[in-house]
Amino acid sequence: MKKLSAMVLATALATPVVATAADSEDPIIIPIHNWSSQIVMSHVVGQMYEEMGLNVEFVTTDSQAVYESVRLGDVALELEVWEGAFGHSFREALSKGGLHDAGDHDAVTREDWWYPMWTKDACPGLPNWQALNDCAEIFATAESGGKGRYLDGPVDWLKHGKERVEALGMNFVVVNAGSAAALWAEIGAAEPDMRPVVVFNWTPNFAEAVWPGEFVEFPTWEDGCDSDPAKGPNPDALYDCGNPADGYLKKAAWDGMPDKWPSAYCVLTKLSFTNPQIAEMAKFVDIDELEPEEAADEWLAANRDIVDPWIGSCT
Ligand code: TMO
Repeated sequence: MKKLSAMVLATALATPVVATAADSEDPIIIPIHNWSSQIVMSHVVGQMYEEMGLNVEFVTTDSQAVYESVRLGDVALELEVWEGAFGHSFREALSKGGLHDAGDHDAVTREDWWYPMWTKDACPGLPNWQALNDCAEIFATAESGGKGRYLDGPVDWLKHGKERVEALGMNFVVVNAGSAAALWAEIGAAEPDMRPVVVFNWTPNFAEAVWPGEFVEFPTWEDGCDSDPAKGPNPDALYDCGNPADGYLKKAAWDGMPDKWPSAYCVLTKLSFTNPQIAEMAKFVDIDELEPEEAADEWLAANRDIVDPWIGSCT
């Protein structure tokens, strides 16, 4: 009863009134990266912690090096561990110790080469990767020397596009986008003329609501394709597979978090976002052009029925 009224008050006043005496007053440091859903989700969870009376700080960090930061306790947690992009760094940090798996979101993820549907008119064998390769010249630009151009994600997502092109003998040049926004600009620029284009993309994301499209089907991911040359069709190369088509989205925590911030850790283990919820977080920023903090405010205001039980069961 006492718990419940405190929770209702917190909701009504949006002021930190829920006592969490056992939690440290040190700020919970939450890392943010360079794609919108992760930034908004981090603010959503940060605002939940503030409602619980906890102190929060955000730091912008490299999305691979962050696993070392969580392991060392320099940041407390990571809210979006995408299997395709970060599985390798996450597993490496796990094996060194200091961080642990804090559970899965109720989401299925995929990150890979992707095209807007109009591209298929010019290359009907898609989504097969060999068909894509046979169409390479329709993706050529003034700078690509007659080869197809593939716009990969920013360098720190380590998508290994160049290695994949080499491993599979593809007639493509790989260019890294400077930011996620550069990917959307590339698709947007191709749209008026329905020009064929192939870029890195992922799901859940806002893009699927704007541009119907498909992922290229590469040789199916096998565990070890990024560490054992024998895996995948090329016996001498790594990265000769697509990314997992039904990847996980995990949360990770510093091993010291449960002792230092037990309520916050409890909420971390309870919370779980779905594909549509994650896509909506990205949409608030990438389509509606809200600042991430405002996007988090809006998302929280519209979803109290989802988040209040997580907070209520941990305070
Ligand atoms: C890591 N990302 C979701 C942008 O592929």
